[in-house]
Amino acid sequence: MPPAKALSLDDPRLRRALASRHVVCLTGAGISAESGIPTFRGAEGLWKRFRPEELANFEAFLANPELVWEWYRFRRDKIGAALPNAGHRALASWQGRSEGGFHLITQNVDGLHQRAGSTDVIELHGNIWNDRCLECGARRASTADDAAAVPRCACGGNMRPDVVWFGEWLPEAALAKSFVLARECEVFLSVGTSAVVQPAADLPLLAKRHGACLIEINPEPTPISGSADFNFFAPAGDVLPILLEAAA
Ligand code: BJW
Ligand code: ZN
Repeated sequence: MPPAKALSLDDPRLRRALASRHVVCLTGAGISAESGIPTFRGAEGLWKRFRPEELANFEAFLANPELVWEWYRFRRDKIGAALPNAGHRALASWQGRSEGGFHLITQNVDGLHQRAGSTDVIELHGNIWNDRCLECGARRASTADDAAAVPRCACGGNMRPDVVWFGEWLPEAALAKSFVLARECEVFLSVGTSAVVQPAADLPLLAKRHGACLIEINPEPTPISGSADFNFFAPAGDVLPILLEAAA
């Protein structure tokens, strides 16, 4: 078991932090695990069965677009059948009552935050429900036509999932806004991320360097655990509703 640091909600420092008006939350695959969507890394992670270098980079797509599309269709099916969980809902409620003082940044491409009611979600790694044309750059929401082995654009070009693969730049505006929010917030929540994929993994530490209280929620320790002011080594769906209550 990872060492517990300060888990009591009675801690006045935690109470004070939760009452803050400028809260930023970064989520990763772990928040959707309780909706039945596999994470990437870890014992049950997708990378145990699928090799990222074969699936999550542009060269892999060029070499075998059919295989990559098959993988994304498999994931779309899983995500489409999933429902937002208590963790997603708690974050949506937190934002709903925060009068603009709560911002959500996600590495997830599954759209479950939006389905739970979160708005203005900053998506750092794109969205699995969108396609982008390799030839003309046109974007479109996925359609039933995506059942084709490799979906085609109106211009005839191959479509790819509009997500960010290894070695690709993150959406510039989303990343720039995330850095500003991390520098300016009073509390930074890092939820369900292994905190190993850059540049997203820098955000919690950037916030901390600029004076924010860093709260991490993850059943397992991560490279940023030692920098956190408060660690909750438990599932997000258990912890977030409790923090939401305490923040009221
Ligand atoms: C729970 C839970 C529960 C379980 N409750 N928690 C060296 C230094 C710096 C950077 C690099 C470097 N070498 C290479 C790089 C760059 C690279 C990188 O960071 N690589 C590292 C892996 C080393 N980064 C990039 O390439 C990025 N681009 C970039 O840097 O551009 C500049 C550049 C340009 C040209 C050349 C080089 C650089 C792009 C990264 C794109 C990541 N894409 C993916 C796929 C998205 C599409 C898709 O979904 O298919 O994004 S990879 C995958 O990892 C996905 C995720 O968003 C991302 C992060 O994963 P996440 O969310 O943290 O999930 P897991 O599975 O890792 O962790 C889940 C956690 O949940 C675990 O900790 C569990 O314990 C926990 N958990 N149940 C709470 N109930
Ligand atoms: Zn096109």
